[in-house]
Amino acid sequence: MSNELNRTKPTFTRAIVCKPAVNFAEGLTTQSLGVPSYEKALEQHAAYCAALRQCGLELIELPADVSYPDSTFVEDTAILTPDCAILTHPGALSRQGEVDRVRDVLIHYYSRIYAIQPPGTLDGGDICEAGRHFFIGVSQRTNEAGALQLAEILAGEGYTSELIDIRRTPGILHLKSGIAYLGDRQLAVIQALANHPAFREYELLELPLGEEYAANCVLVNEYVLVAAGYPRFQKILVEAGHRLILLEMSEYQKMDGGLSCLSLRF
Ligand code: CIR
Repeated sequence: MSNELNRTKPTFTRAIVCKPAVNFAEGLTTQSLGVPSYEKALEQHAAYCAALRQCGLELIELPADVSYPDSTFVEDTAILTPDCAILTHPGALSRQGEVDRVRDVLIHYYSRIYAIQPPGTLDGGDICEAGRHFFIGVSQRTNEAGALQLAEILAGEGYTSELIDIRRTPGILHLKSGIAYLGDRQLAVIQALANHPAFREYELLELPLGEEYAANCVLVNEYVLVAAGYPRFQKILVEAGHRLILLEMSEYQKMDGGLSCLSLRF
């Protein structure tokens, strides 16, 4: 595949994205930030797609799917490594059918495709790839059975992994709502997770209090995509030498979504 194995920063050439459906506001959310505007969500999605193209990616665009109001959050349906794809079994019943369409795309790009089997559940948002190592969040969506299945699949492919239990970490739906790998052993991390022993060997960029939403930033080749409106974290990223693309995410935030959720990069 396109990622280079011997670099700690992955190189991506493609991404799968899916436009929000007209009933996007009927998706799941734990936020009380109001009802998202569909028009604005479409605009923000278009800007997101343009940013991925600016990073050099070719986009594979799935049409909006009203059967699954959360289907714009494609990241939750698969884990993509340089060597293989792993289809998830999402923790929310209403989202389990989203996987089929993504599998139909991935079969054209991957010769080895695994799948998480029930009773295991797993959402892609809980999986943080850090070079050859994976952090696997155990959350309200990803259960231990799903996490252990993924760890075994990854071990068989030569990757290491460890489980991070976030069930008692307030305010985050998925592990990647609270951490992001920024290459070269650097992690963005919310303060509630900063002392976790799993992150001891990493350089941590801590999210300023009140700016936790921006933790879900995404390294895509030479750029870091970051939510607009978080100036203190933006400064931390710039001082760490990152080139940023700022993106408005207000409508997705209302639906518990972040930047990483809107694409599957490979
Ligand atoms: C959900 O609750 O499943 C969607 N409304 C949001 C999913 C966000 N996905 C992610 O963080 N990877």
